[in-house]
Amino acid sequence: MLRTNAAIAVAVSLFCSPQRDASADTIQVAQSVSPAPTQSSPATQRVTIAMQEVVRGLDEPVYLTTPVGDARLFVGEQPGRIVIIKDGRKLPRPFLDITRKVQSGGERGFLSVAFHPQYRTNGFLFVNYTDHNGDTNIERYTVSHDPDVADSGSARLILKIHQPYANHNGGMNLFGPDGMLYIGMGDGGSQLDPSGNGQSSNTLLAKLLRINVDRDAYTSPAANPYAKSGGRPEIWAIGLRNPWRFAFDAKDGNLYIADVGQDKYEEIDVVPSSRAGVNYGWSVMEGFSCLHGDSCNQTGLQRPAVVYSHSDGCSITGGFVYRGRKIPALDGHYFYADYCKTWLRSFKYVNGRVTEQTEWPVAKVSAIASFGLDAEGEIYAVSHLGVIYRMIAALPSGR
Ligand SMILES: [Ca+2]
Repeated sequence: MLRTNAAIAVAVSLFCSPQRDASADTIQVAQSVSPAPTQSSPATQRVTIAMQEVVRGLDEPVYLTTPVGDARLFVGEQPGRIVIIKDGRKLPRPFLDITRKVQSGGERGFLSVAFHPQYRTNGFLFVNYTDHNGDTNIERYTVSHDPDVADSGSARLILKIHQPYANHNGGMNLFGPDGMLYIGMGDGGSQLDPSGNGQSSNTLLAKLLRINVDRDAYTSPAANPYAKSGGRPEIWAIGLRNPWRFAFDAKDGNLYIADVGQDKYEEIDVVPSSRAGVNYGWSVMEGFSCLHGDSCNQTGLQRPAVVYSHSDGCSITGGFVYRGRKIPALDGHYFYADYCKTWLRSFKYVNGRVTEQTEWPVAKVSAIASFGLDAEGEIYAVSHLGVIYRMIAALPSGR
C-alpha cells in the first residue's frame, strides 16, 4: 500500500501546478462552458465500451504509440524509458533507457516519443524529455540490429529549448499527415504567462512547432507562418498554454489540441490541420473567457470547440479520434479525459460543429496521463499509476 500511496501522491502532483488557485473549485460555471455531455446520445446509445486492462506495473507511464504497421506497443515511462508490450506482455529489457539524462518529477521527465513515418526503413524515433537543466530536448535515436532495442549510442540532438520554470513543458512529439514533426510547447511555466510568451512569435514556448526531420539537421517548412520573416520559423501555431496532448485525424483533416488551463477552464481546439498560423488565444483568454477582466480584444483568436470548468476537473488529457475497425459506432469520436477525474468523454466534430457529446459509463480509471493509438487505430488509456487499458466494445448491461 505504501508503494501505491506514493505513486498516487506523485501522480496527483503531475500537471497540477503548486500555485494552482484553490478558489477554482468555487467559481461559477459561466454560460460559455460547453453543454454537459449526455450519458448516451442517439447515435451512440447502442454501443457500450469498457476499459480492458492490458498490462500493469509500469513505472509512471505517460504515453503509448507504435510505428506504422507494427503489432507491438511502445510505452514511454516518465523517468526515462521506452518499454515494449508484445503479445500482451511487457518485455523485460527496455527498448530505450535514458534515465541518466532525464530529470523527472512533476511535469518534467520523459514526455513522449514519435516514430518516423518511414521508421521501417530509417529506424528513426524522436523523444521529448526534460534534461537536468530543466530544458526541453528533442532527440533522435535509431533502432539497433535487434528490433526490440534502440541504439542508446545513436542519440542526436535535434532541438533544445530553454525552460524558465519547472511546469508547462508541453511534451508531445507527433508526426502529422504531411510527414512533418509537430512539437507541443507549453508557455514555460509559473502561472499566468509572466513573460507573455503566448502571444510572442519570437519564442518557441507556448507554441505548436512544425519541423522537417528527414535529414540530420532539421529544417522549417517554407509554409510555416513565420518562416520568411517576423518570428521563429519553427512555429506553426501560437497562443497555447500547455498543449500536453494533441492529435491529427487524417480522415477528417483536422487537428485536435487539448490545452491545459490555468485556474478555471480546460479546452479542446479543433481546426483544419492545413491551417497555418492559428492563434489559440493564450494568455489573452482562458477557454471562452478573457483572462484578465471582463473584456479583451479577441480579434483573430481561435475559439475552442469544447470547454469545461474546474468544477469538472483540473487538467485535460487529450486523446485521439477513433478510426479503428473493432467498434464502428465510435468512428469519428474524439476521446478525452481529465487527470484529476475518472470520467471518459468524447464528441464528434462535423462541418465545424461539435455533436454527440458523450460521457461513457465505463469503470473508473484514475490518473489518465495520456491516450495512445496502436497501428490498427484502436485507442488505449495510460494511467500514470502504471496501468495500460484498451478501449473495447462491451455488451450492453442486461444481455
Ligand atoms: Ca485557447
